[in-house]
Formats: sequence, structure tokens, C-alpha cells
Amino acid sequence: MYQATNPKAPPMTQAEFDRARQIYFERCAGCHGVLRKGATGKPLTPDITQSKGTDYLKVFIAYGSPAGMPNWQTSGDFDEKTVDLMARYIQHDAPTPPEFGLAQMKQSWKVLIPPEKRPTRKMNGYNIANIFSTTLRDTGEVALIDGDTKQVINIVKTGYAVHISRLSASGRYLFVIGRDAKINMIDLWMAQPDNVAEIRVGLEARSVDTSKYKGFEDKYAIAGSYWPPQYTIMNGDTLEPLKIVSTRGNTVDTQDYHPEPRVASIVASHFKPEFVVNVKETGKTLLVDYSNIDALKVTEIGTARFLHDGGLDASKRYFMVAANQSNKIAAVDLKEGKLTKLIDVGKIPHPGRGANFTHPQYGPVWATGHLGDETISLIGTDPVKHAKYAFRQVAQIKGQGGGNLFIKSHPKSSHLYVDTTLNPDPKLSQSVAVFDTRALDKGYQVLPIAQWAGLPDDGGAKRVVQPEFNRAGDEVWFSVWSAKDKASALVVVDDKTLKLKAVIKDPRLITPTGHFNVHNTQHDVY
Ligand code: DHE
Repeated sequence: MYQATNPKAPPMTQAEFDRARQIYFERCAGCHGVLRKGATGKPLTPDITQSKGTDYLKVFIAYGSPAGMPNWQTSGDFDEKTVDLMARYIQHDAPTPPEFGLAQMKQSWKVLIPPEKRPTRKMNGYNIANIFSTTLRDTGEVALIDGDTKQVINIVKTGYAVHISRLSASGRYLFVIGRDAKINMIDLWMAQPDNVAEIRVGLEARSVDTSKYKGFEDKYAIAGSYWPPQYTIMNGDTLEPLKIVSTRGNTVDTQDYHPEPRVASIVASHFKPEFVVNVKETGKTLLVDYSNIDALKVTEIGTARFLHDGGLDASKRYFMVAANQSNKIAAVDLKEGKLTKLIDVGKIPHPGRGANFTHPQYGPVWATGHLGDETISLIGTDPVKHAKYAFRQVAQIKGQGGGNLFIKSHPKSSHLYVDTTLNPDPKLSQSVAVFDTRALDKGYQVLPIAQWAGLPDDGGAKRVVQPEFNRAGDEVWFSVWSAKDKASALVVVDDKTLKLKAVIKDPRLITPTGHFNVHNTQHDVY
């Protein structure tokens, strides 16, 4: 039996405990925290879970909730036994994983092709700016897809349950981070683009970006870890780890010490040689000046707790980041280095990088959808010509339902696409809502993306996730995401006509989720 440190926890064998610990780490820690103190998901410390009891917890794990808790059993991810296992496990004290410092990073670091052996010019005929990097979540790979021909260029091996892709300032290198904190650096100039360097920066991570300021293009990469809670600055063409900085510290409001303040989104400023590092549990946005990393200057801006994802406004001056359990968006001024405003929005904002468009009345706005309700909040972002609307929620429009993950527009488009990936109703999770940004009050049109994919009726969840525009801004890509053993596809929609343009099917496209167009990601176009 497992020697429980908590006498009231239900019994488990050592083998059960080890299996549950692994499952928790892979499936649950992202939302609830390694130490289970809660963030996107509720806290699950034994004082709370034991009072609920195993039966209650089992129902919650099996069926999920409209506020974003996945339905682990009914989706087919967990069987009944696993649900029971996890319900018992979370009533035990959370084990603390080991630290991960420079020595471990160096051990994992591989330069597969050193810079001097890499091509000196582009060696392929691809229109690199229109390549898409699509996350294949459960295979630990990304698919590089030619946006012009819709053909798969290469399937590149990466870390476990890849999270995001980001580009170097030049657009040549693609950086991919796995949940296991493995970073892969892919050279898009190679005849067949592939990995040239890799490293692990911790045990769990979600974010990576590169230096974008003039004079520092392609010089540094940065990755934020969930565990250990820290960020690491690396050499931009080899991934050699240069500087590791812990984010442990005190929360913005109660100023209590937090042992696990995880690094959520990171973005590179275009205004200064700075990385914008958002620390979830302490609710702090750090502006990390990389102009001299031996004398690192960090501006600590108190924002709000449980920072998650966010993006730049159209001028790129303001970083708009969701504090998702505070139901707020923090607008951080990257030119002045200060918090401009905390803005109240709907329940659990989840913008991805958000969507920028010009509203007929309010001028430039940045928009976010919500996990916890059906609204889309519009925030004015032009303090010069539209001062009275700036950094306020100027409108709240109604979408299909809660469970929204991503929302997208493009400077050349007059459409706003809103997914409802995590809504428990398959009708909603398998379709997207499209608004005309010139007439938002007219409501939305529903596109049946999963149906358009024409996949076999194999019981797959076929969740539609993450609208992403191509380079030209005239087509929008979606993933139709089913479990590992079920068929998935990508669906491409013509932005003008809102008609189906192409379906990309390939047996290698297993569990596609996020996708990142090279040009739009490189230049923060969204
Ligand atoms: Fe994500 C972005 C964390 C679950 C797909 N996700 C992010 C970012 C963070 C984050 C911190 C911002 C990175 C940045 O911009 O630097 N995501 C988490 C979690 O902690 C969470 C809730 C649970 C977990 O265990 O990981 C989680 N995310 C998911 C998924 O289940 C998704 C839908 C599918 C998948 O591939 O895992 C998913 N997350 C994405 C995508 C982005 C993202 C596609 C990038 C959005 C963008 O437009 O930049």
C-alpha cells in the first residue's frame, strides 16, 4: 500500500498512486497546479476534496462542467476505473516534484545541426510565410503544412503534448514547446524543415517566445515553466540555456508567499528589448529587459491573479492578458512599462491572443471570449482618437455558449470567428460562430465545421478548435479534434464567402489542436 501522509485519504496501492500521479501530471496539473492550489481549475487540496468525498468527485471527473472542466469519462479519455482512481488520488497530499536547474537543462540540450552547418539561404521552394505549424497534441509532434498547397511538408518530433509554436523575429526559426517543457527549434530554411536544436527547461511548461526588438532579432529565446516555476533565457540559435530566474514569491493582493507561481503567457515587446512574462498565481506581469542578461532588469507590474493567455492590441503597444479567475483583463503599456487598466469582463476570459478589429463606433478594439459564459467582450484600445472608449469594456456580444477557447480576426477580414470547443453540447463544440465586425448587433452565423470535415461516424468528439488565418488573410483554418484513435482533420474556410474551401485529411494528423501561421505569428497579426 501507499504510505499516505494524510490519514483521512482513501487507501491506494503504490502502483495505483504512481499511475494516478502520472495521469494527474499529464492531464490535470495544467489547470489545478502541481501542488493543487488551483488556478484555471479549482483548488484540489485534501482539506477540500476529502469533504466532497469520492462519489461526488467521481461524478465531476466523469461528466465535467460547463465552466471548463473536461468530461473525462463521457469523452472516452478515462474509463470508470481511472475516474475512481483519480477521485481517490486527489484526496491525498500532493507530492512535490524535483527542481530542474542548469545542470539538468544542459544534460537535455542537443544542438542537432550547429549554426555553421545550417543553410546560408532558403533551400526549399516553400512560401515560408504561409506555412502552418499544427500541434498534434497526443503524438508529441507538429505537422508543418504548406498553406498554399495544403500538403504536409513534414511531421516533426517534439515534446509531449505540444502546446504552442512561435517564430523568431526573422521568421526563419520555429520554436515549439511541449507540456514536458521540451523545446524544439525547427529551421524553415532547410530543404525539408526539421529540428536543429532541443532542450528541456523543466518538467512542465506552456510558453516560448523569441527576442523581437530591433538589434536583437533571433538573438534570444525564452521559455516559461509551470514546474519548476521559473523562466529560462536561451541563446536564440542554439537553445543554450543562459539564465534561469525563479518566479516564486508573493501574491499581488494578499502578498502571501506562493510556492508555485507558474509562468503562463510570454510575449516579446516590439517597443523595448523586453520579454513580457505573465506569472499566474502571484498575478504579476514581469517586463524582463534582455539588453544585458548578466545584469537583468525586471520591472514587476502587479496585475491580477491567475494570469493565463493574452495578446497585443493592433498598435502592439498594449499587452492584454486574461486574469481568468478574477474575470479581468489587464492592459499593460509596453512603452511606459506600467499597468494601464484592469478591466472587468465576463466569466473566465480565455482570449488565446485575442482578436483585433476596428469597430464602427468604438474604433480599434481587442476582443476576448470566455470559458465560463457565452459572451465576447470588446475593449477599446485607442486612447488617442477614441479616448472615451479606451481600456473599458465597450460592448459584450452574445456567442453560441460557454466553453470558448479561441477567437480570431485579421486586418483584411470583416469577420470575427468564435469557437466553443469545450461546450458540453456537441452541436456547439463542433461548430463556430462568425460575426460581421461591421454589424455585430446582427448576431452570428453558425458554420458546421465538423460536419464539413466529412469524417467517419466513429464516435470521435470532433471538437472544433482555434481559428487561424492564412498569410493573405482570406482563409481561416480550424482543427477538428478527436481522440488519438479516432479520425481528425483540418477544415479551411473562405473568409469572404464563409463557404468550405478545403478539408485536409492525412492519417498522420492525429489530435490536431492549435495551428500557427508563420507570418501572422511572427508579426503578431490576430
Ligand atoms: Fe493552452 C496557449 C496553458 C489547455 C491549446 N495555453 C496557452 C498559453 C498558456 C496555456 C499559458 C499561453 C501561451 C503563450 O501565449 O505564451 N492550456 C494551458 C493550460 O494550463 C491548460 C488550461 C491545461 C493544460 O493542462 O495544459 C491548457 N490548451 C489547452 C488545451 O487543452 C488545448 C485546447 C489543446 C492542446 O493542444 O493542448 C490548448 N493553448 C492552446 C493553444 C494555445 C494555448 C492552441 C495558443 C493560442 C494562441 O493563439 O497563441
